[in-house]
Amino acid sequence: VNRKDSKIAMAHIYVAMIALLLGGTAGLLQVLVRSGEFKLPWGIGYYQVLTVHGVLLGLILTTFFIYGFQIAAVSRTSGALSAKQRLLCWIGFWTMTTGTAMASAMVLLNEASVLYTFYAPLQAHWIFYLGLTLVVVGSWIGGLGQALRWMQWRKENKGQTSPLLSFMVVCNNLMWFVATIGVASEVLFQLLPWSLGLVERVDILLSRTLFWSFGHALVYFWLLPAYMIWYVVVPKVIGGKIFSDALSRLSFIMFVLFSVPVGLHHQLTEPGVDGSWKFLQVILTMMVVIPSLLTAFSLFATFEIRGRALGGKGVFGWLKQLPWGDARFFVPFLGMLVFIPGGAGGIVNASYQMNQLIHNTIWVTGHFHLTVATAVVLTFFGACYWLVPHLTGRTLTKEMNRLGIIQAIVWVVGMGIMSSAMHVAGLLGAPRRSAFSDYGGADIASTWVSYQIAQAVGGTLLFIGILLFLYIFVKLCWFAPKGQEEFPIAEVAPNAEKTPAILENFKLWIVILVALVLIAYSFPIFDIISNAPLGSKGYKLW
Ligand code: HAS
Repeated sequence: VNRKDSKIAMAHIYVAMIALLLGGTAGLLQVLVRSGEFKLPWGIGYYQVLTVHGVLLGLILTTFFIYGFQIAAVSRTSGALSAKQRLLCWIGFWTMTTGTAMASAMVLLNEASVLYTFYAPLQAHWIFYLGLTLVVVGSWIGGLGQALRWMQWRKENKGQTSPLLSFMVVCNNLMWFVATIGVASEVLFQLLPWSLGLVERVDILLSRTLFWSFGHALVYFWLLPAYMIWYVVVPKVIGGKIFSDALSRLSFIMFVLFSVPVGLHHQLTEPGVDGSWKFLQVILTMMVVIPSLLTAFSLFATFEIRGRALGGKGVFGWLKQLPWGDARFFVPFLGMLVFIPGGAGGIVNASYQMNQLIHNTIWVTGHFHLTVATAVVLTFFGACYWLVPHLTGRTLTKEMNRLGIIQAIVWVVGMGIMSSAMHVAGLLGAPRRSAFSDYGGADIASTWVSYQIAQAVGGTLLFIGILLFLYIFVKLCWFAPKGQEEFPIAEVAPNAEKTPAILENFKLWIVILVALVLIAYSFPIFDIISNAPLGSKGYKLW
């Protein structure tokens, strides 16, 4: 990666790591409070801490790390950014960082305890909403800088298939851009005027619907960079090849098409939306499962082919041949393994009837700690072990490699305990997003207590995991021996089929994407607006 591009990438990653430390500390406080054995000091509120945790880890750590990684990925595979593209990435970075500082300050001052989902009726200070708007606008600017580099490559190499990793970055940014239109409308036309006192009321159902039109695509914005690493980097680390370029691109295009028009599966219990629209979006949700199944198939194939090439025999003998001692493989591999139950839980959530059982219980929290907080985060940790030294001109030592492996084991054990306890307590009816309570001595609440204590044990292990990871990170940034660490990019298997040009035809995919979003959302939103009681200033806004 070009040195100037490395600097921008690292600037993003530093902010992500500060968010990890602060957000992780808030996570530790969370589980301790929920165990019933700990009270927050100095009048700090439960929802204040929960908002710090969700915003810093769910929105800031992810977005900043992803942009750092993506800038490095584009520079590595399409070539160094031009001065204009680099400037866009810096403007994007500073806009996002200013927005983050504004939003975080309001949360820390207890002026924005509205959780990371921040839809109405919870209301925050207008500075919080403005801060988040800056984060989104900054991400558009930085994302444009990355996409322009890919477009330049296409111009310079007419008729050729573009580098896979850059193509994947463009897919993720396109999906992000379309998804953020919903939340940007919610903030600009509802939340900001409402928090400034310009309107008296807002339509809560509309606010939630606009949020979730973004909220589910958000989870794929987190996931796709992990998939980039699984598809393109991990095969090289194990000495193998990418199973199929065409299949990898197809799965990313499917994410572009199906990530946005599925948000209603977060609102299956919402009374104001007609069941037929929910049903349509449940079908589209099942469509978005398919690219993950394609990914699982492709990864198994890569691993098996490599394992057998190294002499592995029998049904599972090839597994033994994989480089288990290499943190660059082992850590993301654990993420993949955990994604199997995480994804299965997602399918349960999306199944209309089963959702009635788990919605708003702590099962959901268990689900997303397996998906984003393990599959995705462990992959990001694993990536740091080659990316950070690559960008800072240092090397991963044997000692750091071993610590990376130990860190991942601590993480999986901690998460195993915490997330299993969350899933079981959720099935017993324990609500999410609530501080400890015995619910007036209700019998059922007493059955949750042991699981809440288990969550505190798991959560404490996770906090130790964060400290361990940050220790390795600091070493890799400033103290590891100087040298050159590889940014691994695998080649495509020689016998893979040719990539059809249609997969790079973004004009076609954008048309289909817009059509799907219109079909899935225009009627429900029209219904919501036309059924809203008339007469208040807030409703007239729309
Ligand atoms: Fe989800 C709620 C449905 C995936 C995150 N989800 C959430 C929330 C978050 C979240 C944060 O339908 C809470 C939001 C809130 O605060 O309210 N989710 C799904 C479905 C999927 C899914 C169908 N979720 C994710 C991912 C996330 C994430 C990914 C973050 C990164 N989710 C839901 C629903 C809700 C929900 C409902 C709302 C619930 C409610 O009522 O509130 C699917 O995309 C999952 C598909 C995944 C798979 C797994 C494929 C496995 C792979 C690994 C292969 C392993 C290998 C290892 C190769 C089918 C790719 C090799 C092994 C060897 C042994 C060799």
